[in-house]
Parts: sequence; structure tokens; C-alpha cells
Amino acid sequence: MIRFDILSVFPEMFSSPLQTSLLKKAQEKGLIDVRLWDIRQYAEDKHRMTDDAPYGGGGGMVMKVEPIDRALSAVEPVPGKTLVILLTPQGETFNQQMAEQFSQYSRLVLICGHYEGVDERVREYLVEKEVSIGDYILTGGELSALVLVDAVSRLIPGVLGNSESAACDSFSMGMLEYPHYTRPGSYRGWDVPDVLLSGNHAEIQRWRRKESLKRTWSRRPDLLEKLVLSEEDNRLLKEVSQDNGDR
Ligand code: J9Q
Repeated sequence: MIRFDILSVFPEMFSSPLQTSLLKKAQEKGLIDVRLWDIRQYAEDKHRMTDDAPYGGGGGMVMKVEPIDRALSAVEPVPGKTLVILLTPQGETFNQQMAEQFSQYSRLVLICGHYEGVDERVREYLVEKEVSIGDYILTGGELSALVLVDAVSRLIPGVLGNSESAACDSFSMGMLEYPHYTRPGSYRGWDVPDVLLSGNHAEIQRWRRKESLKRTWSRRPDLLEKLVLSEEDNRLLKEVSQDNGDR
């Protein structure tokens, strides 16, 4: 059981993604627990202010430190088992390896920042790790927190069914997936490659490996550089460059 405690000023943003499909089932099975904490409820002034104007002037508002600190105290993080993460464009870029590391914790506390920013003391005194999901600007950290919850949850044993099993995901393997097809074998003259209908499993395996290498080579050469390739892979790659690449 992994527990996610999410601190947000817009907890409503989490309802439908968490009540749908795999994440819903994971919660029903008791494999993950997601708790939402409304930061505004921990603001003590009469207007329940969660942000304020920046010291030194300038535009934008800054998320206040006290409501976040009080919400965190309500969460009662378990020392040694908990990682407190701030979602922010200034964080380390999220990837599959980070998802795997995070899945080893029993508690993840996710603080959803807003672009105008959070008081620096949140970073300095309350947060252990800052995470970004990529180089684009969102309205706030909520969607990035959901991405993290999704990516981590599917690594928890029992969350995925056998058919979706995480072990041979393209990114765990460090390569892109080969092309997939299902019935019908021909549609408007758009045909499934003959080899997949041949029943020759050795040939099919070879074709799939070659297509994975081809895709990775043409679309994600950065991934290919990190791979340790077999002799067979190098033969297949040579064929790929002779066939002259896909897209
Ligand atoms: C909090 N743009 O963007 C990419 N990863 C996280 C973010 C983000 C943002 C604004 C606020 C997080």
C-alpha cells in the first residue's frame, strides 16, 4: 500500500482522474490510497488567503508558507518512509527511473505549486524534492501531481493486470515499442504485415525487435545510445539503415 497525500488549492481537479479506470480499481483493491488536502482550509486569516503579493514588489502572487506548513502538519508524514515533493517547473524532470524510485516509498506528499510561485521557505524547510513533468507551463501543479500518481501507481504490484504488466514497457526496456495490429487483417486495402499472420514465431520476434530498433533509431536516437545491443541487434540495425528508416 502506497499513500499519496496531495496538497492543493484546487482539490476538485483530482476527482474524475482518480475515479476512473485503473486508479479507481487500485484504490478499491486497497493498493493505493489517495488523500486530498485543501490548502485553503489551513489558512487561518478571515479571508482564508493562500497567496499574497511578493516582498520587493512586482507582479503575480506568491503562495504563503503558513497554510502549506499547517496542511503538512495535518498529514503527519512518517519520517523515513515519506518523501515530500513540490511540483514546479523548476524541479528535476520526471522520468520512469524516478517513478520507480518513488514507488519504493510508503508515503508521497505532493505539494501543488502555482506558477507565480511558492514562498521560498516552502522549498527551504518543508520540501525534500522538486519535480517538473516537462518544459511547458501549466496553470498549476495539479496535473503534474496526477501524472506522477498515475506513473507511480502502475508500478505497484497488483495495480496492472497481466495484460498490461509493467515489466516490458518500452521505457523500462529503454526502447520504443514495435507496431501493433489487431483484426481485421485488411481494411480499405490497409494491410497488416504478412509476417504477423505467418504463425512463424521466431520470424515475428525478429520482425518486432527490428521494428523497435528502427523506431528508436529514427525517433529517439538518445535512447539508443544508452542501450547495450546484442550481436543480433547490430545485424538488425544494419538492415534497418539499408532498408532506409521509417518516417
Ligand atoms: C506547477 N508549469 O510544469 C511542468 N511540470 C510541472 C509544472 C508546473 C507548472 C506550474 C505550476 C508545476
